[in-house]
Amino acid sequence: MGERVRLYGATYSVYVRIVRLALAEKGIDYQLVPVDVFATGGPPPEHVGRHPFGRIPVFEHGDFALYETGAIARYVDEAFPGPRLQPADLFERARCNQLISLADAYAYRSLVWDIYVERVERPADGSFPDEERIAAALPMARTCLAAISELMGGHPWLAGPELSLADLYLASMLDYFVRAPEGEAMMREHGRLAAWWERMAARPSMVAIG
Ligand SMILES: N[C@@H](CCC(=O)N[C@@H](CS)C(=O)NCC(=O)O)C(=O)O
Repeated sequence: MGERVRLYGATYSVYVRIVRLALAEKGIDYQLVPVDVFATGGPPPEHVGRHPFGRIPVFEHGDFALYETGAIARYVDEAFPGPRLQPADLFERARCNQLISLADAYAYRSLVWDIYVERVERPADGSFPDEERIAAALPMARTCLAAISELMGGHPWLAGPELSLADLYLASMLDYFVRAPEGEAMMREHGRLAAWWERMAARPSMVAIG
């Protein structure tokens, strides 16, 4: 398994960050090849050759190429030595996969695009946030945080006693969400989740992605 590992994507991308977190937690060296999918004119044509939907990340391990973060993250966990990122326990693994689906289906758009991008990125670019879009997303964000907190229960990590891919997925999204005042306030309403977030944010893998 000594083949070169390459990741195509941008450092700002939530999904690229999830894979970078998995690679860091496993202790794998890799090359990050910059690809800006939001460049004027769309994703570079050579990237569409790698990813027919023009998204990031794309992952390569030797001659084996893969897109879709869920597949990449599970491959990284299974192909390389290091701490396992998918629980061995059936129920905890099911919980981990449930949380990953929740992140993809409900959290990404509302927490990152509707709230963080509008509240933080738009003003930083000199535009006004779309307040209606933010207000419309807040109930979904509330449901997401309540559901994650409920599923986590009394465990130190989201899917059980050990760190898993569920933590990496949601940390990548919540990291942006809490930069919006609405996100920071909402996180504070969930004591156990807020304590998890502090532990998560201090991990070297999180510090490394900035
Ligand atoms: N289902 C994809 C989602 C990846 C994704 O949406 N990536 C974003 C960046 S975080 C992207 O490439 N967006 C470009 C676009 O929407 O055109 C995965 O799991 O990898």
